[in-house]
Amino acid sequence: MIKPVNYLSKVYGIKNGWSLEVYEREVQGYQAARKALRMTPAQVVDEAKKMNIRGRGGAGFPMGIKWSFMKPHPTKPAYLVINADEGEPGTHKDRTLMEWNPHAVVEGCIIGCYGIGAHVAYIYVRDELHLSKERLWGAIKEAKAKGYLGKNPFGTDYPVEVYVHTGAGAYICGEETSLLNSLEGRRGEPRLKPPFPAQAGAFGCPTTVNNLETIAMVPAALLMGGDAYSQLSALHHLRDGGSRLYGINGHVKNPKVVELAVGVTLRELIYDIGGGVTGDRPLLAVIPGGSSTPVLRADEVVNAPDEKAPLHPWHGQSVLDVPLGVDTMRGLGTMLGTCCATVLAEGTCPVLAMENLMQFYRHESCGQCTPCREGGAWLFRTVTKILDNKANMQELDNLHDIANNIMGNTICAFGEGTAMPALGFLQKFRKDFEAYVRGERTRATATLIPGVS
Ligand code: L3W
Ligand code: SF4
Repeated sequence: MIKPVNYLSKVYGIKNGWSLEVYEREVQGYQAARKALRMTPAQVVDEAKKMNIRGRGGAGFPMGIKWSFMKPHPTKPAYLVINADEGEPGTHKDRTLMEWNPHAVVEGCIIGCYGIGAHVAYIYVRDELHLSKERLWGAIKEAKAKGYLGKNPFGTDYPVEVYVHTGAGAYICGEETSLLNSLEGRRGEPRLKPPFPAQAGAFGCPTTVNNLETIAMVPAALLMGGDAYSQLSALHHLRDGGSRLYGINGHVKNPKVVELAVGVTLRELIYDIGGGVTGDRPLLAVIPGGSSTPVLRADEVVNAPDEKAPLHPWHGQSVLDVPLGVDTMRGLGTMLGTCCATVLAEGTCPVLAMENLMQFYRHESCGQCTPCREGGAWLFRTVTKILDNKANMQELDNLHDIANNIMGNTICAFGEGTAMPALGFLQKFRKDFEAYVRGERTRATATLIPGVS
């Protein structure tokens, strides 16, 4: 069910919507930070747990639980780090947020810092997002000038500083430990976990890493009250609460980012929000939440294994009619990821789509792990061979083995982020791959944009 909300997006499109003046006037800006600083940090964390905000960066980890992992250290400071290294293909929700509502990010940082016992927040922004950086810098300056940030925010004795740190264009720096290395001035390579950042994060200190949308949502949710905010969601019973930014892109008439209560279906997102498939073509498939999430075919139906499974209510229905949530998408063998769906219209070549993705992952692997570095390159080379009608059936079968050998054998989730979409295309579009091997189709007639030659 589509339930439009505008906690984050109310200031979008308003003249100077990104300014402190508009933020305070339109959405009770900084009232939540005032409220938080009158609570105890433990109360803030408890309220955060009730919000049931599942991390908006890809993994969907419960934000409040992540905050509760932070334990005071006798000698080391704690840090809050915000992941704004938005680089997932098809995802641009955090950029709109930084450009239009940077004060929600800054206010979220004040609340988050206080809750976890940190006095410093770093916002790690993808360097190419020039306007985003400008808007964040501007918001920090305005908040400092008003006394909301700095030594005595709102007259309290709980100092908070927020800094913007820029990345250098590496997709892997969106992985939290790689981001931390980059923040420290090291090479942007993922670290082994454990230790998790909550134990040893930035500069070896206890650290919470939250996605930008996750932290920006906190002020409005705190003002409303954690329970009330969580119950906005149709998936509240699955502890997937509140609202979120949904993106729709690819072959749709109106690609956009919209703020909705959690629980909209893919069908609603594509047809009601996105205006339907470009050229009114039939829908072939959807990549639900960024390129790392396995593709769903439009003709798939839900096959819930038993009555206790969370997908039981949708058993026998189209996957397009399942509410988009962290656990509901896992139940379909894919992931909600960044919640920005990419639509593929009938006529799109899935083999070409896989080649396109594998080229990206081959390029972005940091190279530390052999299965990811070599496997990713091998996947790309083999699918290229298939498209060029130079591969045999054995090589097609090898693709499954290569992908399966990446799974679970790497330092970070990037390896799975490469293997899972590859396996998705291979399993769901086997006949298309076979057609190239048999020479029934050629690259010359394959397209990623049907209807455009
Ligand atoms: C303490 C434990 N902390 C888990 C924390 C962990 C992390 C979070 C989720 O990301 C996805 C993938 C990529 N004690 C903990 C614990 N944590 N157990 O919870 O952890 P995990 O392992 O489920 O996922 P992950 O490896 O962090 C994998 C996507 O995230 N990704 C995200 C990029 C995000 C951006 C962005 O926000 N701008 O770029 C990158 O790899 O696609 O789906 O915080 O520490 N026992
Ligand atoms: Fe680097 Fe890939 Fe290993 Fe992640 S899985 S650490 S990106 S080589």
